[in-house]
Amino acid sequence: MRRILTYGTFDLLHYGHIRLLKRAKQLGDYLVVALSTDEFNAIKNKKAYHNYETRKKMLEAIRYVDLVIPEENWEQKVNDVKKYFIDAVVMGSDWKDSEKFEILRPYCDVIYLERTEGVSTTKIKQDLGLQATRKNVNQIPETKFEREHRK
Ligand code: C2G
Repeated sequence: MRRILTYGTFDLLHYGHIRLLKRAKQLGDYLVVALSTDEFNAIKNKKAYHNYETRKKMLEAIRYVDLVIPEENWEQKVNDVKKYFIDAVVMGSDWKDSEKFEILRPYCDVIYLERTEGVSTTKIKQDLGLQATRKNVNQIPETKFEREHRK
């Protein structure tokens, strides 16, 4: 049984995450996802919309995911590979050649998969924020001046 491991925050789960998990699972038989805890996200300077428990439940509902474990620090990866008998660590290409993953090569394969363009948690937040702003602007009643000077 070929065992795969990947890491991430997986907040506001989107199609880029799903595609990564699907392709990672296709590289083996068993997929472990090390999910960043809320405390570790603070270290990564990320503030997830959903807390760890919610993000964990969402990942566990995905057919490609076999086990979700906590990612609590940068240093745990070698231990994770040993503890879960991992054959390959798989990450999106934004991590390509990162020392954080290259150090795992003596213990397992390290594979980077093309990142899905056009979608990201940050973009979702920005787009939703923009829509909300536009919506709010439309709801602000016109002033008397604007009414009298409407083009
Ligand atoms: N991803 C992707 N395509 C996107 C967005 C994300 O393939 N459009 C991939 C990322 O490359 C990563 C995984 O989905 O492999 C999870 O993405 P994030 O939740 O943003 O993970 P990140 O914050 O990069 O955390 O120790 C490693 C870190 O925990 C990785």
